[in-house]
Amino acid sequence: MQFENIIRQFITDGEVLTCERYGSGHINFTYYVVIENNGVKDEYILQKINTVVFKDPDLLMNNYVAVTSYLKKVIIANGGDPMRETINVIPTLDGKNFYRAENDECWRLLVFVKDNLSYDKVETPEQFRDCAEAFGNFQYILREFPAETLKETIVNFHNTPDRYNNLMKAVEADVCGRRAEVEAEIEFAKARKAFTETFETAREQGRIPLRVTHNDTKLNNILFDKHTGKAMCVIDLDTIMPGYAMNDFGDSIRFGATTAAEDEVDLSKVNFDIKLFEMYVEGFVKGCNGGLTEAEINLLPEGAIMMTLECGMRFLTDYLSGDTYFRISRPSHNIDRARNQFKLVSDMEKSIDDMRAIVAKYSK
Ligand code: ADP
Ligand code: GN1
Ligand code: MG
Repeated sequence: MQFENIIRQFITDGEVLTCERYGSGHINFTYYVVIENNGVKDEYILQKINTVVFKDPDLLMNNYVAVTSYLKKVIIANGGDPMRETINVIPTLDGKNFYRAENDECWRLLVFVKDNLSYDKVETPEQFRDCAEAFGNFQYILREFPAETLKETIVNFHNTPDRYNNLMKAVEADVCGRRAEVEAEIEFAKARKAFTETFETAREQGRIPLRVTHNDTKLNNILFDKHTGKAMCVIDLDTIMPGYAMNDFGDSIRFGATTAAEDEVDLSKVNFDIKLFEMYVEGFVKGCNGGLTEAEINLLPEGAIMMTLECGMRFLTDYLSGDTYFRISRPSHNIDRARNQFKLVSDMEKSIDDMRAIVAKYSK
């Protein structure tokens, strides 16, 4: 069986029945594993950590285990199921939280969250509200987690001005000779340079706090319960770091409050969905349980635009740099994604007054 040797670094008993590619994440290499032991079949997720993206897997996995152990205690105290409501990391036989192979590949084994449903696109407004409440609540639960013990797994991950500078460097370097075909997208980003500084400036002026945030709040980074349909488990914990509440909000809006997939090429199909925006505001503010300041709530519309613009700039940077970061399945994948995100940014900018009016309804 594929990766049998790797699996045996974690589990010696039983027969590996299945080990196959799984999910639609852009970063890690994820496999679904089934092991049968004495007639009982157990399911796992085996992941090869993307060490181009996460340069320090020890640091990453220390964060990961610290956060999941903390969440586990909270879930147990609330009478929940710690095997389904958070990720459980299985240690290697010698007690490490991941396995570093001789070729330096880094692998982790996770308990598979049983009977889950995962979505790449919002199916009903209620589902999106539920997802919002879960991500908001995730942030609320982590409010007392000692933030100073968390290391940055990707430095400047959601530092949007830094992302802008990286884009400009990629434009200058133009290593693939792709610059000429994306001048319009480069100009689009340049016109928004001042906007990218909104949160960093607010933070420097003490107007918004840093919190422990998830930083990758895509709909497919939450698992729903097959039986109840409810949001159940926040996953993809690689980027939990200090960050801004508005960015966790905004990244979900970027991915979910749209009429098309993130890589839809026909831009006439890509429209911002204000109804879904409202559902998400309602759920997120509720999930945060009164924990958001007025300044944070007022900046939620900017969070949506910020994360969409930032992600578009990141896709464009990767396209110019030769597609070394995000997984692609066609040569134009990253530029298609960038154009898609910039279309959404334009839509959101046109709807900013409506977004503000909606947010005001939920402001304290
Ligand atoms: P990536 O960083 O590549 O997005 P994720 O950690 O999000 O990696 O995993 C990719 C996909 O694998 C998820 O979107 C989800 O569908 C599935 N997955 C990850 N962990 C689990 C788990 N513990 N149980 C069930 N499914 C999981
Ligand atoms: C990546 O890992 P995944 O697929 O859940 C990326 C996010 C982007 C997203 C765009 C660590 O998320 O920041 O917003 O793709 N994760 C990392 O779809 O860079
Ligand atoms: Mg993911």
